[in-house]
Amino acid sequence: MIIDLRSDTVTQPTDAMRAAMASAEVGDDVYGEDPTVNLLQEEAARVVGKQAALFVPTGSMANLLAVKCHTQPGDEVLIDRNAHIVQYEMGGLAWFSGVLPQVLDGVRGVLDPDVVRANIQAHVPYYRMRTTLVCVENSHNHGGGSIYPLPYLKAIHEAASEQGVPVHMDGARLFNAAIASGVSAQEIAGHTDSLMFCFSKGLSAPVGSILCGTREFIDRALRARRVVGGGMRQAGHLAAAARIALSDMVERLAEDHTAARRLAEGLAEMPGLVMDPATVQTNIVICRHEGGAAVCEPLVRALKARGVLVSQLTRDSIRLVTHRHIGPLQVDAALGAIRECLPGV
Ligand code: TLP
Repeated sequence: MIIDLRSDTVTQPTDAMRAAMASAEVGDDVYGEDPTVNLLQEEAARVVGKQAALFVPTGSMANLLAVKCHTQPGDEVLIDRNAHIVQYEMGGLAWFSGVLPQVLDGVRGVLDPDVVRANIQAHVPYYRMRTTLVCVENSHNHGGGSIYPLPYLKAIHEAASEQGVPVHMDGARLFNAAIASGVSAQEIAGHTDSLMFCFSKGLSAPVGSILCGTREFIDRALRARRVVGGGMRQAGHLAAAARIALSDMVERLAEDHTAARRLAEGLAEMPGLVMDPATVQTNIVICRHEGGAAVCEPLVRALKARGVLVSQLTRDSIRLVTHRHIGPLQVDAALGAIRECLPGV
């Protein structure tokens, strides 16, 4: 048995998704004629309370288009240092939009509204750097699945709006944040100007993410999507699975959070591992080892040999992500393997 804790992206489509994909009614989406894509876009926009939505193949593309449509070349984007957009999207914002990320230090990825407010440079002389976008990530991947408290989001959105600066949310795991905090996705999204979320992570769809915002913003994003080759044709086959992700797979994310907490509690008992289970709010568990890379690298390899897959996040930390294929049995088996592989246990 392989226990794959590298990411929730490894989830397989459900039987209902496979059936829906096979029988989906489709058309050419570049002509706007795919009924299943159109339905998905309407449903997604409604769920987050935005005017419109655009289906895209990946979360990275959704973020890429959002930055493009909010900025001009030479602008500055305020963003957490460890945001996915900064660390894992290949400098896409610089390639495609020609903007500079002005990185701020969040606490577990969560930006302090006062720091954001102090760093927005919107109304400056023409020869100064101009902030035209603030990006937040919720839940925060590198922050260990951390959630933005709603008052923080509200304060960031207010500070930015006062200066005429939009807020974009990378909500790849928006529903993890919503379910874990008991706040609706719509309420969270209410403190953003645009946001994206992914169907292909814990929600188990095979492919797809969605960008949401005003009608005018989405019309521009549609043109930008075409530029990066994201205009898909009979994409309704994918949208069919995404629709099931949205209708059937959100509530169960709570199970992933319970599994993550169980995992964190087990890890906290192991010598050398630095883990405070109270910091685990959703489905991502990040823990450091006091021995640094000298322990983490061989640990990841030894676990792999035992069929337990985890990611090395930094030189001295590993990331474990729970999802639909990880129940209490898999958690306990993984903990057993980790215990065996750690030095001096
Ligand atoms: N994250 C992946 C890896 O790229 C690290 C993962 O396994 O967690 N925003 C956030 C917060 C993400 O975590 C990810 C994927 C994306 C955007 C990008 O989504 P995709 O992979 O669909 O481009």
